[in-house]
Amino acid sequence: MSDIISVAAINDMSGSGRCSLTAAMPILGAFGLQCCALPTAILSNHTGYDKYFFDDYTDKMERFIEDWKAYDMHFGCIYTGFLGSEKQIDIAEKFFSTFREENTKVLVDPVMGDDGKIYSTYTYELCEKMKRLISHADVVTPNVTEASILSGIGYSGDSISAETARAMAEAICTLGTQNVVITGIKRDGKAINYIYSPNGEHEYCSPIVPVYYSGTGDVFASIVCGFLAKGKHIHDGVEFATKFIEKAAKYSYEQGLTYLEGICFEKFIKEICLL
Ligand code: PXL
Repeated sequence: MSDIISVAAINDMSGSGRCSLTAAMPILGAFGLQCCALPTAILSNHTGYDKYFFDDYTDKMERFIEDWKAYDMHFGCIYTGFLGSEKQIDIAEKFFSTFREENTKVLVDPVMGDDGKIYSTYTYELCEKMKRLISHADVVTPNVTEASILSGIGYSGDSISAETARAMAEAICTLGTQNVVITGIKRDGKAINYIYSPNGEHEYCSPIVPVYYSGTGDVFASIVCGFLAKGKHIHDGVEFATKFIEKAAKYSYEQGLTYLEGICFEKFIKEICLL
């Protein structure tokens, strides 16, 4: 057995905008992990842009399972992100049942919406079905909008109190997971990532940057995934990801990047290589 660990990333490939697989692949690579990509859709740009094409990959996804099974592939972590149809959630579950082994971790980033709105390609039914996927997850990383959808606690902005964050995390745990990280809480001029887990709860804070960058949640989840796959402590992953994003967001702002272009993580990626 070699020491090399592979991660299966089930996510879309948006050609530009630093999100989904274009964030996951370089970040997991920097951890020294092999990122095996199972695309859920190919887009020219992410859906925040006015102009993009969306090529649904639902019909091709099961071929990846068959072909990877044929080559007896093993994964230290299975990581799901943007899923474009209800059938894709069934396929992700099939992926888990095919490849999950005793030490395989499952991270579900329930990419559904932001800023109180669900993404244009999402439906109410898809959001409901996401709750089922979460029952298989070791770790779930919703933003406040997604935590609100999953917990059934109404959305009233990203400035939620510590009590509301805890209530949301507790409700999400009743779906069957144990570790919930709610990202992008805004309180007292700070951006907060809150972790609720059997090892305790903690808020990791950073200063708020004036521009919110699309895809930041994907960078965050990819870093947490790297920690999980390498058997490191999830609290350390959330702390590192918070500091990493603070630096990358500040730099992106100084460079004048727009919301659509995402966070310039490339500038700091060597820090992941040194972990
Ligand atoms: O970053 C989340 C995300 C992922 N994938 C696609 C998206 C978005 C957010 O807009 O459009 C295709």
